[in-house]
Amino acid sequence: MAYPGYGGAFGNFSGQMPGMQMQMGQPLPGTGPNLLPGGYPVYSDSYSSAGDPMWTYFTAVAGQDGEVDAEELQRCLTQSGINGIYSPFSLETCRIMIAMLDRDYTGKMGFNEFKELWAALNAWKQHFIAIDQDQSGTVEHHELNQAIAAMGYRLSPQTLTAIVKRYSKNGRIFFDDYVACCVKLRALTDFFRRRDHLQQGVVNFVYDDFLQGTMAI
Ligand SMILES: [Ca+2]
Ligand SMILES: [Ca+2]
Repeated sequence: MAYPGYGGAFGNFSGQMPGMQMQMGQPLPGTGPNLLPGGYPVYSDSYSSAGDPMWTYFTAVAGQDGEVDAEELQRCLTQSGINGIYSPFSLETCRIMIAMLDRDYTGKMGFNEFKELWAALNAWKQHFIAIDQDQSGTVEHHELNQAIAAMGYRLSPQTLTAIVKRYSKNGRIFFDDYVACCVKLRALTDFFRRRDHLQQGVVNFVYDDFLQGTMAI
């Protein structure tokens, strides 16, 4: 079986992975950067940070290099208690979120990226609380089923069960795993849809393209 591109040149790789340019949530009014007509936020290092209440917090989290990496983000989210339990926020989820919102491809969060991430996280948290109908602090199988359907995805029961198995602990999905699950579902769906030109739910992948799209998310 031939894999066109397998073992071939990787020189075309631009650092821009498919599926990573979507937004996790709309920036909250007043907290996000200005939008250009094209819908792309303006990210400028000359943005005046002075007087921004978030700046002090950011610099404390970021440390010497002035950027927040996955470990720093994990520490700050764990300390914030956003997960609702006294356990570390998943490092993997931190990596996924950084990959998604790292506009300038430094692999870390600058101040504006960090602010966007923070706004998106708050939006996800509200979402999570709304989905957790029995207020157990976690999302269970039937709650995820309803949430995913409400988001417009059409998954088979088998696929849903596989997702719950992958992202839950004893059938309970905690906030960090929920974020990772939703971000990945959306990124992979976007990746697929962009190639599904006839919108038939069927795509032919080139091997290397498939790996870029799935391994990078
Ligand atoms: Ca960055
Ligand atoms: Ca629940």
